[in-house]
Amino acid sequence: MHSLSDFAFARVLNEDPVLKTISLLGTLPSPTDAVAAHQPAILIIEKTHFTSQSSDSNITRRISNLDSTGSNDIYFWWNAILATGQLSDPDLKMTVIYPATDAHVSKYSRQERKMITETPEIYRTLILPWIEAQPKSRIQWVHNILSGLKERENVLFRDNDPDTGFIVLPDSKWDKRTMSSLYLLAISQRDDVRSLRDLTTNHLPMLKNIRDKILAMVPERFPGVASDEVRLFVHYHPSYYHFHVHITYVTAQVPGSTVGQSHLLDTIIDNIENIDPAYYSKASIRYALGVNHPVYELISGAASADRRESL
Ligand code: M7G
Repeated sequence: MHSLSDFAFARVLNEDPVLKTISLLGTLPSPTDAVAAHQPAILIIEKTHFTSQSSDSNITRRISNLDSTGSNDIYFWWNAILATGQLSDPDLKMTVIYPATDAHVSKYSRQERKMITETPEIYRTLILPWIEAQPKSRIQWVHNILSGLKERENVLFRDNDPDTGFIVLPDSKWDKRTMSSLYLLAISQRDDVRSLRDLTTNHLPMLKNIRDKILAMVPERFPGVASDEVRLFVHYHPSYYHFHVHITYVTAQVPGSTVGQSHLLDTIIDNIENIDPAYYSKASIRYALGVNHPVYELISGAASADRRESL
């Protein structure tokens, strides 16, 4: 991996005062290229949570350079600096995506969001061909996990059944220690389910297996988290078209998730089992999407072509 000093900053893609994150676009030199060509890189920096571990180690001892910014009656405000800490209680969590594609740059860029409706016909004629045209390399990281090549040491649960099996491991968003933001990922062993849209009664055994085993496993692995504090959901659209389920603590924030994007696993099972086996290939799905997202471009492009034709 590169050193951070190799990162040549280009611009800020986004920042979030609530999540305390900033996403930067820059370049890093290519490690294999003799002429040291630079390739795009995204650096995401997040301030970590103050855990109970922070207060055990007495965080107040690390605060220096107190600068009073005001007071009123019994209320006092300061700015301050955190002095050097220890890696066992880090102040920052960082992610580097390298080489970053245009899709990554778009995903991490601040953008306007709009509500759109995806009908089954739009899905079949516009979205499915786009999903099918995606390079396999986009989900290389998923195959690396399933084959045991990467993140093997992080795997919390493995069910190797080719039809109903899955692997559970910490989501890369999680700091792996703050229970109130617990975030795990269950990745299906099968590779024929690209998204929610592909789910039918054939997949009910897999969906129920994922639900039942996770609700039993999480409280065992994470004492203090009860099964009714575990939230299981699927994103539509996901960023990666290989079926996976998000597992979070019930109140955990889901960074980057947009309105209408999360579908509870229990509701998915109920819709297929009790409403219609082909529910997800018949449904019109409404969601908010960033205007840089290719799906937004596909749907809004088709809508404006329709308007031109009807003039
Ligand atoms: P998604 O619904 O396809 O996309 O979820 P989203 O990012 O828009 O939510 C994919 C999930 O996989 C996200 O929660 C990511 O944080 C997580 N994730 C992505 N990558 C590249 C990795 C990885 O390499 N390892 C792990 N453990 N999780 C990842």
